[in-house]
Amino acid sequence: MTSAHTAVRLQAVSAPDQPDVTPALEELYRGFEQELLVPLWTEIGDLMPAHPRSRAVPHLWRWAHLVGLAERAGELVPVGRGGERRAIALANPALGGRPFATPTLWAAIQYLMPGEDAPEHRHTQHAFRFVVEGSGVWTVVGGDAVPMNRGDFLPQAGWNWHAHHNATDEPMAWVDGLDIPFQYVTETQFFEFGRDELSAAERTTPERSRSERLWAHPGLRPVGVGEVRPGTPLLSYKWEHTDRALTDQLAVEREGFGGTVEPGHAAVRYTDPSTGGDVLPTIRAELHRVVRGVETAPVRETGSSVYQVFDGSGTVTVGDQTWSVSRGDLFVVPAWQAFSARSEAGDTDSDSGALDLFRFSDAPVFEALGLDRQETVR
Ligand code: GTQ
Ligand code: FE2
Repeated sequence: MTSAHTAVRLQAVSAPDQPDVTPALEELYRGFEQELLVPLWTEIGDLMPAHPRSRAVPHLWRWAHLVGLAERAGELVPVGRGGERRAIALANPALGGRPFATPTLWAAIQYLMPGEDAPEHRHTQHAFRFVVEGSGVWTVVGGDAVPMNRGDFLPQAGWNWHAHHNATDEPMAWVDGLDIPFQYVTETQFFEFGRDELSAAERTTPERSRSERLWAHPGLRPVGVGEVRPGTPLLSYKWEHTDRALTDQLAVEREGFGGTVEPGHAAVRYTDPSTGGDVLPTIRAELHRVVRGVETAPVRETGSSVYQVFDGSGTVTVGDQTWSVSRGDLFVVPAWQAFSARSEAGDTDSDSGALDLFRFSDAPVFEALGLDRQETVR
């Protein structure tokens, strides 16, 4: 595939910060066009703004609508070699109809019918799965079958072979997050097909994966396991651990010892047990719990995030948009737009009585480059 070349088009405009429009200036600009040159003075406002002005816009997708369409896709669209996955991506309305939730992040609902397998492949894109409802699919990463259940977070660093296998007689939907748009603009992608069929051993359905048996013991590193590649070696962060961490964090705060982000707002970050850093080189993931009646302080940050409501209900504000949200709803927070959440009683029954928000972002990229900034608005 080749892309069409675009000619340089320069419009001389009269503006206080622009040179006087004269025939000589017009001629200079035609000269620039011919040589494919663009001067800074016509572009500076767009290229070097005072602060990030994201092209992406805040947007909300309702879980019920996504699931309805995914079910329909389950009836009409087979899963197999070539298409690879029955994954349907969120397309930010300001990003040209491309399947990009934000300029760097892909978010999709994926759907597997009873007994179906999504074929093995690998790619440089870093990925994770997050399960808001259902069970029955095992994701097989490097031959290790990892169960997926409600609340589980399953990161999978780039270049690992992976396939998915629905071992039950129920369909299952979950959310995928990847750095597809980031690798698209940076042109770093590689991809390979794997085997068409999984072995019988890989189609077993153990309760705990090999990776969990090695790596899911708090603060304990398996000594015999040497160097691990970038990205967490732990392939599943089970809900029971996340939930208990949040419950305990709020209890410590109630006892007067802090530990939370702010009063009534607990949060945990999923980390790589071999480094303590983010689970993936390009993606950060967190679970936030906002106690009923609490409103979080509005914060804006460089980089973009996608949130999914895991439990509870409330209202969220992103920039100048406010939505009522409940279980499964997904929304986007573009760069440098303020975000806050308020937990309220709604028609969804929450296990914890709070608003639980799963969040993923591109923060590790910007931290690595010294481009991370954050501020509380107010
Ligand atoms: O499950 O392997 O949503 O490769 C996009 C690309 C899921 C996957 C997506 C993928 C996958
Ligand atoms: Fe994949």
